[in-house]
Parts: sequence; structure tokens; C-alpha cells
Amino acid sequence: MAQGAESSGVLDKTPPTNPKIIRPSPDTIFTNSPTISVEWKGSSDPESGIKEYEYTLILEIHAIHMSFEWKSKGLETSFTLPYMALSSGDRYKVLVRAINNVGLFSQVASSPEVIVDTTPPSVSFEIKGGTLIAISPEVTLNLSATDTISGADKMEFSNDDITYTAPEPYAPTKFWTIRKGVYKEKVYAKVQDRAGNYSAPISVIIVLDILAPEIIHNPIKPTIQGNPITFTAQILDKDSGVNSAEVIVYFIKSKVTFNLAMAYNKDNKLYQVGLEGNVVSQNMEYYIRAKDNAGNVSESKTYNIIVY
Ligand SMILES: [Ca+2]
Ligand SMILES: [Ca+2]
Ligand SMILES: [Ca+2]
Repeated sequence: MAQGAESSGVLDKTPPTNPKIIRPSPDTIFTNSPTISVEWKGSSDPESGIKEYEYTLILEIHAIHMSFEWKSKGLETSFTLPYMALSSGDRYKVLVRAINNVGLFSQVASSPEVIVDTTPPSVSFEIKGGTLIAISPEVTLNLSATDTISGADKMEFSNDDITYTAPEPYAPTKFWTIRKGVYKEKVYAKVQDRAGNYSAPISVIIVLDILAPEIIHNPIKPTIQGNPITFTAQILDKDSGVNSAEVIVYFIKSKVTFNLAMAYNKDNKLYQVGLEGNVVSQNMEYYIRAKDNAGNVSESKTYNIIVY
């Protein structure tokens, strides 16, 4: 019997309408499913009706291109190939067509080319030591994500690794505000690739430090004899710890200022520095300045001494 003719007494010269593939959807580029699953909106043919659908695949597995014969699916409009286990980097395209009861074919409907990505991104916070010390509740978190095949797409954040913020476009920086009244906060992040694979959660600890170091200093006697002059202080810091301390000495007559870095002495737990050289017959002022690891700075009051 010739196609497009009579079948069981039905005259039909028009092909069926074209099937429309709805899964994978037309905007799919990447998938994290290793299995091919297809669904289409069926065709119609008012004259002779649909006899069956046929599909075929175009596959690229491990960079080897493959194509197959058309295969009947009867009147089903979806199928899954569970035996197919694709790997990251494999690609496929599904083609579907309809046949009516006089043997006329619709046009071929094609899915987009879908690329398989089953490998999640790897992500880290770019923070040395895993603790971010901040002097303000508003901080910038630096992230670094890498992903094979599809690329990092979205990121989300959490304080408890349970409830996450809505996914937002991935960026290497995220502005984050520590909860009110909290001085130490753990923040989790997850990054999703364009195939929907989630990275393992990563975390960072943010320590808010708004208190400058406390300087406990026993002033040098107002009049002092000889050299060297040793400056000592106990310096304590809440939250982030002492970063550095120095003595700023000002010689009144010569108008010269010296910044003397104080070293921490483990034995007596004091910061100290000696002023060497000839400082006889000088009127001088000094004060101590200390900085914590968050950048908060404190200063002692200024003391006057006369060296004779
Ligand atoms: Ca027809
Ligand atoms: Ca990936
Ligand atoms: Ca502090």
C-alpha cells in the first residue's frame, strides 16, 4: 500500500502534527542525571489518527559519536532508559517522530543537546586559618569555586547548615551581616553547578571584635638615670588577640619621634622594648600603642620623663 493513501477505507493525505519534546526542556544544556529520560507532547491526526511514535538517539560517550536506528515506542509519549549510565562530559540528543495510520511521518522533533555533569563543584572560603576577624558586623566573604563541565552557577548561605538563603548567582564575594548581638558566628556556604550538583557545605567562623586592646602600664619614674630605658606593659585583647604593640617616644628638645616595636616576652607575659643609646639630659614624652588582630587600636596616656 502506498503511503498517504487509503488505509482501512480512510483517505489521508496529510501527515500528523509534530510531536513536541518537553523533557529535556528546550532550555536544558546540562543535566546531573546519568539516565536519559524523555517526554513529549503527542501529535494528532484527525483523518487517520496516530499509529505510533518512534525515537532515536545521538550519543557522544567518552568523545565517541554514536547514532542508532529509529525505534518504536507505540503510543507512549515518554520513556526512560534506566540501563543507560552516562558519565560527566557525555552528551546526547533525542529525536522523536509520529506516524499516522496511513504511514505518513511527522517532522522530526529534536531535544536540545544535553551535556551530562555529575561532578559537584569544589568550593572554599579564602580565609587563612578558617577564622575571619571583623571589626564591623558587615563583612565580605571571599569564595573560590571550581567546577568541571558546567561551571559554578549559584550559591547559598546558612548559619546552621539546615536553612539556607535563596540561591543567588555565584560570585567570588558575598557581603554578609552578622546577626545582631552575636560576636562569633559560623557561616556555611554551598555552591551549585549549572547541572544542579551541590558542593559539600563549607564553613567559616566570623569573630566580631570591636574592643581595642587593654594596655596596663606601670609608668616609668618621672626622673630616671642612665641607659637603657626599658618600657614594659601588659597588653590584653578580647576576641582577636594582640597583633602588635609599640612605644612612641618624643624627644622634646630635638623634636624627634621614635617608634619602638615592643616584643612579647613569654616568661613574664609582658610586652617590652629597651631604648638604647645616649639619652642623657633629655626631656621626653612617650605613650604606648597596641593593635589587635581585627585592627582596633588603643593608646595609653602620654607620660613625661626626664633622663639625667
Ligand atoms: Ca492526516
Ligand atoms: Ca560539575
Ligand atoms: Ca579586640
